[in-house]
Amino acid sequence: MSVRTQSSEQPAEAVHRAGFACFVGRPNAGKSTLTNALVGQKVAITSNRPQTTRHTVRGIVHRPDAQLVLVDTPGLHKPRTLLGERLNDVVRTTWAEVDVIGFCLPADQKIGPGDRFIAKELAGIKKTPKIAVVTKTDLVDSKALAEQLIAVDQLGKELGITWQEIVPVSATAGKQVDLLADLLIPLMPEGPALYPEGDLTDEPEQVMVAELIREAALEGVRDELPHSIAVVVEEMLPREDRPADKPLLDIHANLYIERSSQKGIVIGPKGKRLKDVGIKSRKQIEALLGTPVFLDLHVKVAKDWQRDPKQLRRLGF
Ligand SMILES: Nc1nc2c(ncn2[C@@H]2O[C@H](COP(=O)(O)OP(=O)(O)OP(=O)(O)O)[C@@H](O)[C@H]2O)c(=O)[nH]1
Ligand SMILES: [Mg+2]
Repeated sequence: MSVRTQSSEQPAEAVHRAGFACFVGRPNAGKSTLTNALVGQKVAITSNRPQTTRHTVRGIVHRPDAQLVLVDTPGLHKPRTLLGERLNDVVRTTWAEVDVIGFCLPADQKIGPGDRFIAKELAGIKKTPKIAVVTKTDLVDSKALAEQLIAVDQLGKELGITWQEIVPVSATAGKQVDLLADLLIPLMPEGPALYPEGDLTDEPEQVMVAELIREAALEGVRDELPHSIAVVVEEMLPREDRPADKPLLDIHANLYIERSSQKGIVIGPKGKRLKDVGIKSRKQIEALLGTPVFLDLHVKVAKDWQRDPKQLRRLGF
């Protein structure tokens, strides 16, 4: 087996490469955190709640000799709702289109049924090269890591998957993240850049803003609530009558939940939780857009939206 543990200099190539790599793995495996670490900026929201990512997010890594487009996908899981089915469809469509698949498995958890379920599907995709990425290596000691690397190697052998590489990384500690990019790039086809220089994502601003609000709202809520939250930015407009050196962007957003009984939890006593979510996300939005923001955030009920095709469409799924 070939396990990469240190940086290896790639020979200078005259060709330019550009292509797509996607990260798959079960919910919470660390796909979005890894995407952000590779891009060097937050393009995808993350949380310790499963199914944080709900659509494909493209993050772009620029190198002099290559452009690597990372497609972060929702965690693949056993669907319980129509939303869950849609998310899985998104993942399967994506891996049919990319040049390489990075299968993410957390170092701190034994390979389980959820991982096997995905691995079996990957085994069926013969034409696309696959790299196994063992994530969150900062959480384990070297012995546990070695065992996990062996387990991943064996999983491949058992299911007939050839891992091009097995790469241990820590996205939060920044360990081996650049190495992973070095290993992905040679698997990209030759070709010119796909995105303008400097673009780090193709996410529309309005979507990124909604995601930052959802990320703040996910913090501290438990049980089913994370799944019930959806955020839609209705309007983003520069405030009129502001002096040029003191602009203000008005953002109107709705935070949807599924049942009126969830309202109290999201809003909190005397509105404190919602206020905190507003303050926290506003700071992030201001950093993203580089302008002061007035965030007008309302909580609304979209009854059982996760199971309702009409509502799903309205919420952008
Ligand atoms: N210690 C440590 N924690 C990590 C690392 N990478 C991710 N995490 C944490 O793991 C949790 C899940 O990370 P995400 O990146 O949101 O996971 P994901 O695979 O995108 O999850 P879904 O979008 O729900 O499928 C978050 O709390 C992260 O902070 C890492 O390298 N080390
Ligand atoms: Mg994610």
